[in-house]
Amino acid sequence: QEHGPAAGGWRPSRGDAQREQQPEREAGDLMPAIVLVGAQWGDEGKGKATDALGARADYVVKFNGGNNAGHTVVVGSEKYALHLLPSGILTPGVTPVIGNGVVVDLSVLFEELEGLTARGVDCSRLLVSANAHVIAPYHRTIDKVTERFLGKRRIGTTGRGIGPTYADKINRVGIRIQDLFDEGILRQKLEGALDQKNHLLVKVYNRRAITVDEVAEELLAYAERLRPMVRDTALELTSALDRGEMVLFEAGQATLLDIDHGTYPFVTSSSAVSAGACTGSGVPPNRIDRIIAVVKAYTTRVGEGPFPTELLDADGEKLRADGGEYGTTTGRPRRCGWYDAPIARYAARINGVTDFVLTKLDTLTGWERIPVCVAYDVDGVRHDEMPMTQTDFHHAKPVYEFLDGWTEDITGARSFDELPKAAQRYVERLEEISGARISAVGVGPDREQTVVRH
Ligand code: 2SA
Ligand code: GDP
Ligand code: MG
Repeated sequence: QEHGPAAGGWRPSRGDAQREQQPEREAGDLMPAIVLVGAQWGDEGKGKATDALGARADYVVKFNGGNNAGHTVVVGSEKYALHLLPSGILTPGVTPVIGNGVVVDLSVLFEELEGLTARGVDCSRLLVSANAHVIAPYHRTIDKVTERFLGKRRIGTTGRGIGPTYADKINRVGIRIQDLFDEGILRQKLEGALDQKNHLLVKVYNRRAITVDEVAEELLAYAERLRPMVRDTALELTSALDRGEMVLFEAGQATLLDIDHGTYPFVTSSSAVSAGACTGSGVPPNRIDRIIAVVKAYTTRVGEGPFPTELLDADGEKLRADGGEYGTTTGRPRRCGWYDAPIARYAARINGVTDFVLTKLDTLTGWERIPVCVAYDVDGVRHDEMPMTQTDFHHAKPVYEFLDGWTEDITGARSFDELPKAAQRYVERLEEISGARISAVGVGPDREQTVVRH
């Protein structure tokens, strides 16, 4: 089996969503396991990249997070906003998988499935891990009231119950998908979970107590519709790899939002880095062939937390307007700033990135010169790597290098040569300072608007 960047190749899919059959595989094509992660704080355009690569995949697996994710995929005149379902759901012939590392809000799952089905998307292949955890109504309530009580110390969560559900998982009082098929066990587990929750809700947050009956009733209502989708997905995926099929793992959120390697506590509660693809799916590390990180040509972040290159002025507003930087799930305006190479190098190292997909280069069209952060100044000391402590990261001031901008419209470019020289130079310079090669460049939201490099 061949490893490394060449495995799988990079090719956007052809044609329309509803759309033709899977492209024919060419002789000598490999069937690798590819992990796709976000390099920054999310919203790098993972949805579009997964969709493009997914046309060649047999399985697309979501392995972390839940409906806090928001992926926008544009196919011709159709725009799809996905929150819980893997982006691979849009590709005919692909089997989308919700892995064990995901937290599932069942009402959102069925709402999203119904919405896509109504638009003609075939969702019948979806598989859900029996070990995935369930977001219960009390998790959503606790997420929201906790943020409210934290006040100035809030995380800026999406309010979807993600953190409290993972907390219960780690605390061993979580509800798993398989529990919906054993009412006795479900009730027993709910009793345990609600004991603690009701104490908090009633005594601390002054809310009414939640009963086992109401939660059991709500969750059990989904059981029969869910049953045909539920599998031992770890077994299914490893068997697929044994058969030589291609599996694409799609991360939600991103490296700097990872629970271990992100800007804690301003992070999400799951493993969003490449290693999470293994724990979150049950596929072992030695089966992974290629790790792609999606990185935006500038930087954005939603929610609270440090962000060294953030622009709080008219330049930041221009980036937000030009890039349409508003949350896919909550509509929140995203904080915007310049490209940050120390972050890209960190992402390259933590994830073992084989290649980057650089997105939204077109958004930068029209600037006379573009600042790029190459290092940080922390209280007078230069840091070429992410500082060890969060305190230093909060104090980090970007050290900028200035690159020439371009004014030509690049949204029609399909090869690297068609980009203006300054845009080519921008990509090449980013590649030099970011720790891995850039194998594709996004020049617009449509799946066709991609420049493949080498
Ligand atoms: P949570 O809800 O517990 O996961 O929030 C914790 C932190 O993680 C951030 N987070 C995100 N950041 C960017 N994009 C996300 N998804 C949506 C999107 C965002 C939206 O893709 O557009 O629609 O607002 C996402 N999900 C979680 C969050 O801002 C907190 O900082
Ligand atoms: P994800 O969470 O990483 O999947 O990213 P989102 O979908 O939340 O946000 C990325 C946004 O950028 C979406 O609206 C995409 O349609 C859009 N997008 C992706 N790639 C490009 C690109 O190369 N150029 C432009 N202009 N938009 C892009
Ligand atoms: Mg997003």
